[in-house]
Amino acid sequence: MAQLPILEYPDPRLRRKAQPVTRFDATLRRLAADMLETMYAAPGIGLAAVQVDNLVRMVVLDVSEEKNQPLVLVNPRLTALPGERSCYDEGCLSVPGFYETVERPARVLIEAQDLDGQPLRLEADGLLATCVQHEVDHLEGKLFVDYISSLKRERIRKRLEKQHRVKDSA
Ligand code: QAP
Ligand code: CO
Repeated sequence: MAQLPILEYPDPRLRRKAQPVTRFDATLRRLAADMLETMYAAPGIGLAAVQVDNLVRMVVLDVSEEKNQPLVLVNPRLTALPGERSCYDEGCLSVPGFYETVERPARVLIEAQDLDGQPLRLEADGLLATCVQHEVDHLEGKLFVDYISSLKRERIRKRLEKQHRVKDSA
């Protein structure tokens, strides 16, 4: 297994759209394992393949307290369930050091495939519902900063660009 480099906002590669997975092979399994290792090391609760510069429709998550419930979703599709919306302070491994409140549907139906291509269907609420919506957004090139004010987004962009310049000149 290996940890993978994570693209950071405002890297334009985070804006590309991921393509459906058609081959459930060893390469896909290795990517899932490496993504989980990368997520746990961060530490994070979710990571999309686009964030590690791989344009496949796959996300990994683990919102458990013990960090022992990895979830791998291939070709995920979400349907918002009617009812409340909920607010969470969201962060992102591609936007390190910044958290902002985002409102989303509180409950979603997740339809996806597992690493064997078998269909998977579950209803999510709480942090899992928020996190899976955040991760599936990445597959469409969307980031949580797209939901906040342009003033806040620009401030985050400038600060991260500055950090990247400092890192590059070190
Ligand atoms: C998405 O994000 C998420 O800024 C997953 O310095 C997060 O795992 C959805 C992280 C919160 C809903 C609520 C962020 C690690 C991890 C940072 C993450 C950082 C180090 C973010
Ligand atoms: Co993210």
